[in-house]
Amino acid sequence: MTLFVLLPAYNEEQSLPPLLSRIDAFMTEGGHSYRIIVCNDGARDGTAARLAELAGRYPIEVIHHKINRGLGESVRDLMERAAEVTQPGDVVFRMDCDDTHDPSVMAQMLVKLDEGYDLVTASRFQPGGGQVGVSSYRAFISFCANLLMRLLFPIPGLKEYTCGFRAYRADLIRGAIDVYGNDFIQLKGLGFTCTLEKLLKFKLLGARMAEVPFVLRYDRKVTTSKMVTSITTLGYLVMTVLYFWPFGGWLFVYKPQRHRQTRTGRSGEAVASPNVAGQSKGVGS
Ligand SMILES: Nc1nc2c(ncn2[C@@H]2O[C@H](COP(=O)(O)OP(=O)(O)OP(=O)(O)O)[C@@H](O)[C@H]2O)c(=O)[nH]1
Ligand SMILES: [Mg+2]
Repeated sequence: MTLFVLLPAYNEEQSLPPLLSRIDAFMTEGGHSYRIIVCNDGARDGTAARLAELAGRYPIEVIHHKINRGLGESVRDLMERAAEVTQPGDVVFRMDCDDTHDPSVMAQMLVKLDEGYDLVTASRFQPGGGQVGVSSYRAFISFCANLLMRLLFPIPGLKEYTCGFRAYRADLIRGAIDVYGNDFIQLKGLGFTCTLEKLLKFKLLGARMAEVPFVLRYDRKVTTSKMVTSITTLGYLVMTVLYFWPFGGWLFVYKPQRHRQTRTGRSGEAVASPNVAGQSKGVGS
């Protein structure tokens, strides 16, 4: 089994070295075989040069975008690349690059995947989780956004909807791309909405989801924030309309797919979780 780490990066020259060193330490200590795939999304700082340097030390593949295409397109490219290079049983992590996500949380994520879950998200809202160094205004906005998402899109066991730190079975990603094709990430230009969109699409495909506690280490953030709150808020509104639109909304269009899954686990054994691979292409689009 190989662990893949997907990193969307925009002007993260300073954060990448400490983050990659932490990832490598976690993987080496746990005896894991791993690969990192970074999307360098049209950086204006020295991210490209820094990555070339780091590639001599760590197993890194870089997808370069000449111009900044945004988080949605970067995550789509990373996930499509993961779908190409992973084998059944592999695990895919997606983290932020600003060094606020601690790779040691991956250990608990792997335990959850072993229990039969398909997607595990790091959660500030589980006992033991939290955030350090976040302003109370930002924490309040984030809490409200997550509360709203929980009310609109209730998913049993999930409280954290907006954190980008997640673990996926590789089979789940391959299956979702087979089903949704180019619509896998539809709201590409709407800031960080893709994080929520993926969650909903995986849920509609019947993915079993769990959370593990994590502490967001905002105190380690040295690079500037790229989150444009207004665009992401607009994206959440568009998601809500798409999902609830009474005639042809996602809720209705994609619903029939939920119970059509065959079920296999990380090592291929039968478990109570879905494997969406092999479903028909383009359903609902
Ligand atoms: N590829 C790509 N990555 C981006 C872009 N904007 C942000 N990112 C990455 O997405 C991740 C999250 O961005 P952050 O700026 O940390 O946003 P956030 O975590 O929601 O909020 P803050 O930490 O408060 O800034 C980081 O790894 C960024 O480098 C982009 O336009 N393209
Ligand atoms: Mg961040």
